[in-house]
Amino acid sequence: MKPQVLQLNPILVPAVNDQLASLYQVHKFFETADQQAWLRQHGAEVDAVVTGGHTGISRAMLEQLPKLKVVAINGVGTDAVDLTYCRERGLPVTATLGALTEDVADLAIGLLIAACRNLCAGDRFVRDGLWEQYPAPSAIPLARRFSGMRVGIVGMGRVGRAVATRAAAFGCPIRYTDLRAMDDVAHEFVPALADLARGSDALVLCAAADKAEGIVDAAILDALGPRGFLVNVARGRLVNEPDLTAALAAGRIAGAGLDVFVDEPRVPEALRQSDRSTLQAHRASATWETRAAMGQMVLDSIAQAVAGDRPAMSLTT
Ligand code: 8YV
Repeated sequence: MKPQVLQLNPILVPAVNDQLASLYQVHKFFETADQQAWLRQHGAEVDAVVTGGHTGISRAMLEQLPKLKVVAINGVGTDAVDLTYCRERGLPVTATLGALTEDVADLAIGLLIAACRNLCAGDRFVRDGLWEQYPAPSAIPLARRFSGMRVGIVGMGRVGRAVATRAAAFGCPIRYTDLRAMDDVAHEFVPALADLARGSDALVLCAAADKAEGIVDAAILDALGPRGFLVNVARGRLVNEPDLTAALAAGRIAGAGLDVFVDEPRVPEALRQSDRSTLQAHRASATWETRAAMGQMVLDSIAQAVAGDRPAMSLTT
């Protein structure tokens, strides 16, 4: 009998699905009508769980999987898994560390340029035939230059550093905040987020959301100011979304580029309607290259765990 894998999210790379299916008995939980009934009946047989960073797995569900040998996160966020509980249980939780860094940083810069150069509004203007209707150059307001913007990075982990590398290539002065200053980072460390916001033209959120919640609120947005831009490629709940919506509506910040939201896939109507927002549907790691690399890491982690070895990417054991 093949080891049993419980898959909580779809995987979009066929070769990864084929590998999973050839090695394991895979149950696609996201297609299961009565999930509680399935868990009651089959929970005791599950050897491995594959889940997304945003989805994670609840402690209540973990408690229904007594034979579990690994939670393989197809992502880097661990905020939706109770790591303390997994540590106590000796259960490996793995993440795809390093696989998605470049793509997430690419999207952060893309969102920032899109927001300050009004790329989406410009696209609609041409697409909807408005250019012909309003050919005067004054029909579109002038945009804001990205090159040379003072960029403040919140969370100087792998993604934050990759954003810094890219922003530096655009001649942007860079400062950052994190829980502590980092010896191996040459950029200036700013302990208080409000100070970083005050001295930045763009604030880019790259922080883990395991503990931080609502750290970007009205006060931080006001410190960023009416010429400032916010980019979030980390987790929606780092931001107080009603405060952000209000700040955008009142022009208290210039714009926002957002890949993540508090209650995905629901995005507040006011954010969807705002001219100042550029939105993506949590797509930062969604390239063939990255998802294939992530899938391989997930496969490796499961293989190591079911063989009785400590998975190399384990964060808890
Ligand atoms: C992934 C993420 O989209 O890595 C994470 O934590 O949230 C995302 O980049 C997701 O995990 C894909 O399943």
